[in-house]
Amino acid sequence: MNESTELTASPLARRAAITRIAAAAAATMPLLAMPAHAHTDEPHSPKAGPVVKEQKDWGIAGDAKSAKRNIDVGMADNMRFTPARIEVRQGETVKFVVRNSGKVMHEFVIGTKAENGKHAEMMVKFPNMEHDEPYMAHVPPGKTGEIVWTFNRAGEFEFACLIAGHYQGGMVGAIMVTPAGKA
Ligand SMILES: [Cu+2]
Repeated sequence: MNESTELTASPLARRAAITRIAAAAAATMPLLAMPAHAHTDEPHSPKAGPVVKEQKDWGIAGDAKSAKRNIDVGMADNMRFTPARIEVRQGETVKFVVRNSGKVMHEFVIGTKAENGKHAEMMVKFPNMEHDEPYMAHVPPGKTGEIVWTFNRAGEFEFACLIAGHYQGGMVGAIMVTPAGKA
């Protein structure tokens, strides 16, 4: 069968030809065809509840075991985060450890400037609105919260406290995600 007959052949014949090509390729590359960790004693990653990892413009929920870096962030009643600017590399999974040293509740919410701004407005209108997403931590006074997040998209993002009045009071910081491949 030459190339032109392949192209004009019925879909079924074409699929059969593709299957033959794939089988031939697999036979010549047995090592690549086998998953690297197929026979280790490592257990399969446990499915811990229905955590939906939804791709957001600012990244996706990460696995704690993939986090190579912890970033400590302080939150205080003067409506400030410390530090107020964080730099990460695209592809990096970060564990944020956010500590509330104040006497009132604070939040750490990662998002785009547009998303956080919109959300902050809603919180002023409906202060008792509750949410829980993998990109937010609600931290009571004196407590510590954690978020593991994978920054798989480059760009300039924000972390903010969206409790009514806090965002408006300046409780916001910047997250700069450097594109992968750039020094
Ligand atoms: Cu706050």
